[in-house]
Amino acid sequence: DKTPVRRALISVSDKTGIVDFAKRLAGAGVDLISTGGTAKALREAGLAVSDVSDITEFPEMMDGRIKTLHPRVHGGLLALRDDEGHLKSMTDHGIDGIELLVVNLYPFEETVAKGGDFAECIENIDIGGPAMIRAAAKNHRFVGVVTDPADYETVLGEIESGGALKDETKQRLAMKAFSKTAAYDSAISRWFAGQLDETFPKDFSMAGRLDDVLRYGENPHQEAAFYKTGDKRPGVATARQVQGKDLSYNNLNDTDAAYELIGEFGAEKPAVAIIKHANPCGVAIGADMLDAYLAALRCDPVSAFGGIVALNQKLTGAVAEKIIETFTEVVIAPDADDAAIAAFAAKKNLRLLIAGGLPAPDAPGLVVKPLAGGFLVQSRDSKVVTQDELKVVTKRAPTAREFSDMLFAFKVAKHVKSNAIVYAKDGATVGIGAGQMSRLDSSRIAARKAGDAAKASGASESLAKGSVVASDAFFPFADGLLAAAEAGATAVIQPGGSMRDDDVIKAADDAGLAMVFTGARHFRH
Ligand code: 93A
Repeated sequence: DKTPVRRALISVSDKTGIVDFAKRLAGAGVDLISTGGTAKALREAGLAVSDVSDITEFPEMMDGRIKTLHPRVHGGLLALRDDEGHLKSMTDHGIDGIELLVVNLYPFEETVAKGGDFAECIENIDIGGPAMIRAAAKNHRFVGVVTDPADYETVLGEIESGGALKDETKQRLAMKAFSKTAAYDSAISRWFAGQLDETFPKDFSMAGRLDDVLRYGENPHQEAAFYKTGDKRPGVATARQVQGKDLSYNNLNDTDAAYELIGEFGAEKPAVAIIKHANPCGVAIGADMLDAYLAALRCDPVSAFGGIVALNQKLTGAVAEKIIETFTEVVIAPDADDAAIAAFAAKKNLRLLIAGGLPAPDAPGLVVKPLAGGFLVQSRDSKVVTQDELKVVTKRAPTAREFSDMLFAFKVAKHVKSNAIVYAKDGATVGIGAGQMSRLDSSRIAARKAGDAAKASGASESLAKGSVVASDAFFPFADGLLAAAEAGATAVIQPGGSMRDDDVIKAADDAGLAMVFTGARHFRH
């Protein structure tokens, strides 16, 4: 539509650049209408402006809550200029057309950011502005809606060179306008949810902002991008990359798995996790970081090739030197010293990420999973099982060492794809079975890996001898448990809750095992 821009309504909170813009509009013969503060600013600059209150014949009232909410404004924005009924309504009710709307909204997010109290934030919820923006955007065939100063120049250019805006310009402005109001309302709902301590599921209105387009997705024929939610907790989204190529989709996914896992151990004692395909292939706590790394590596040195290493304390030169002996894709740690950075410098492909801190395992958050036609959203698995929650169900109670290894193994199992079975001994995993459809298969794989690791390290018996075993969910039958006993485990940690718990407990007693129930499950599919 070639309707020339005759009248413009300007109502802006942020008045930057508005005088120059309005001057050029006036220069192109456009009549200006404004709300109180904007009209004042324009008049002070010597421009002729009509007040909205003169057009509506209502004063601005209720502390400005009512300024533009009136049929003389909304009719002027919404009327279809090629509809006789609409045109008649305009004549009947003294409504004059508005062809250009220039609005920026009450600074809601800025008010929240500067720590405004509840009432102040509420007062900064703009009602009239979004209503006008949406009206103008809906009627974009006839109305241009400017919500971003970056568009001032284009709009002026078109008006100055012919009076009307191009259809494609009006459409693009309308699209932008709706994304502005959508973002505005989602910021309000997010803030409100926070006030009520209700992060779920409203929090999801904040789906995230595009941060980075990745080279490709899980496979080279898939497209991919990284969206960040703005959550500032230490992790893959906020870490600083010190060196190395760009992170790929799989690197980001695996590094996240690694760092979320290492967060389970806090910063107290040095801990290392080595991750492959989002599953840990070795995790250990050590007397020092080198100790922890070597113990983690020993669990499955074959899988560690091309893996991701996460540390819970500052990376030092000595550990960095050791890490580069095995081909490693990414190393992530809260910090790294100069010697470590220097040690990695020669390895151009190795990425080093410094996260500045550790993620809290019990932090709230959301987890999203795609499925055909939508996505599932759930709160993060922030359950951390503590020793006082454990219920001993066997005749034999675990020893202090078994207790400590069981808690360690259960933390690791939380980060292993289900069905998860984790053997651990002396603060290190010795066999991990992941992602099998049957728990018995995961048990067998974990036991076999403990045997393989023993061979690789020259040990005379399976590393599972004298270990504890953790299961992410209950053993439905005694068989998986007996496979663990056969492999050499002496104690078992599992959620419990199977119909056949009694059979499983009896089998444990018969095999001389100590067993505890956590009452909490850690499925991860
Ligand atoms: O309080 S409101 O929601 N009620 C309204 O009717 C209304 N109309 C425009 N806020 C309203 N506005 C907003 O006022 C605009 O979105 C703009 O942010 C602001 C401009 O006011 P002033 O020109 O008085 O500075």
